[in-house]
Amino acid sequence: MTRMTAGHAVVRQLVAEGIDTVFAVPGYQIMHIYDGFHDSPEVRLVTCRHEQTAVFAADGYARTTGQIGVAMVVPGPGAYNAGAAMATAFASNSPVLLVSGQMSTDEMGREHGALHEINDQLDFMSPVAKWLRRAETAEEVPTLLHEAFRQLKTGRPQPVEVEIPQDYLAESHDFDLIEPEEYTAAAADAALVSQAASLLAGARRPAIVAGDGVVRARAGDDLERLATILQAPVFLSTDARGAMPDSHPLAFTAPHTAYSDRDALPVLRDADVVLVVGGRVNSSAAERMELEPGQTWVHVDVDPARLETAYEPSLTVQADAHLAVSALARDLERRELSSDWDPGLLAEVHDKRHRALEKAFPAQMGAMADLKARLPDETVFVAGVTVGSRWFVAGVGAGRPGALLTSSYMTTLGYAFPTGLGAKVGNPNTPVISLSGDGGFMYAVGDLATAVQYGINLVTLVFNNGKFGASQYDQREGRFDNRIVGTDLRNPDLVALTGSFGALGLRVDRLDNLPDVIMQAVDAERPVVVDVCGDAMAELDILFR
Ligand SMILES: Cc1ncc(C[n+]2csc(CCOP(=O)(O)OP(=O)(O)O)c2C)c(N)n1
Ligand SMILES: [Mg+2]
Repeated sequence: MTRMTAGHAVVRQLVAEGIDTVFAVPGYQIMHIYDGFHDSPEVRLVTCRHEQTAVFAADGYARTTGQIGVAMVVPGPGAYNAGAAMATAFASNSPVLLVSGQMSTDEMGREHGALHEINDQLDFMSPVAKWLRRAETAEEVPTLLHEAFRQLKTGRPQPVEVEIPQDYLAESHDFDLIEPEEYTAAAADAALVSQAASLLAGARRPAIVAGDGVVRARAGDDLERLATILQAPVFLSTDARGAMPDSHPLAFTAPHTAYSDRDALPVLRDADVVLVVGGRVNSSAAERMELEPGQTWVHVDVDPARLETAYEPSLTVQADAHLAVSALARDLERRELSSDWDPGLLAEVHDKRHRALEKAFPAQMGAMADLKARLPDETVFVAGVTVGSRWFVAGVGAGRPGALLTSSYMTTLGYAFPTGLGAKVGNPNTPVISLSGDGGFMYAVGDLATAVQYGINLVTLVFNNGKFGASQYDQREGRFDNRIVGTDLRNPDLVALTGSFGALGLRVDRLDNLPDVIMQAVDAERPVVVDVCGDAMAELDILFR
């Protein structure tokens, strides 16, 4: 037992839970927690310039390290600023802990304009948090945080929020810290595994659809083993890319996102039994697929809610993806199997889209191939909501599970740079490349100062086409008959702007120079912003499918 303020107890309990990095923006109600950092120099405190950045960074950190990402904000405007990033972590199934300050308990609910007063803040946050609670006493701070970690470590990983009133944070008590716990993952019911295995063993054309749950559960190797036993094609959602290498003859990209491989769709349609693991089939715009009426679907997910909202599968198995897939592989190893996919057909479809893109866009795909060969496999890409991301997703892909991040169905403009910031904090020796549009990049440009201040040496490519391109494309070629209004952007000089922060600004205006400039940026050991403009941008400013 140690006497300290509840603010210090927050930091000590985080340390007890194994946390060594916190992204935060300070302010009156959380200064007792900040004071706790003074006595805990082992925690790397990254003070950001915006709460949205702090939460995006915690998300990027979480998704690329497998650890829990922690962010800290003041209530009211701080918590609201954090909102879009919480929504993104929620959609992306990322384990982020948001600690928010709160007004003093004597001010709460009186609506007399206390500092940062927003009544019912928990109500605002609840749609984007898996679990959330306000501290009801100062003494319960360690228990409350420990429960938050239990929520983060069990079931589907999604963000949680804890709010602590500032008068509690200032109170001193004799605190007992709580030891961290590891929780056993949800095992698959043996009878259900056996039923699922029977369905798959009897299939003539079994297929697997894998979502981000496979990455979160680190089930990539099991997935590859299962696919090999079944000789089944695996359709990986964008967030699951890398769970099996793209070069694996059974690895296909799922035919349903903005980055879709439409050529793979007939293969999926042709399957008679489809196993969905750790993903959404029609409950998310980013992972929507059309199901054929005659198919048998088996859905495995750790979250019963995701199983219920999916569709009507023949069989559902609530279990951790790693445990379920490895149990299925063990079972199927011993069975007679009926799989008889035409390997020639699979081989043809495997490369069809890639070959078509190479033929249609030799310069662009050539640059991507060059980059793929030169960048280490572990390179992390954060694919922002920009035309530029499409080329990297199609041409470079993910070298390993979790190395290609998206904002999932939230499609959050502005998330790529700050998410990359957190990914780089968690992976200082790995190249982290965020892909931003000129519109998206400016959302968090202030946090270039954070990158410089803390030596966070990520690379940010800015696809500088002088417009909110996707919206303008809608006006020009989509629904509005070329009535362009309000979608042009006048940007600052990005190289000069970057230089003024003390970071390195590079410019590339020829596509054939892009790989060299990116390699120069990766090797610079400084935060780098690359202004992709001129002819290079013109050649990439194509919305291909
Ligand atoms: C938070 C948020 N606001 C608005 C949008 C709508 N939106 C989607 S793409 C886009 C334009 C993106 O422009 P830019 O970042 O320059 O990328 P480009 O399309 O030009 O490559 C907008 C405004 C969004 N997805 N998210
Ligand atoms: Mg743009």
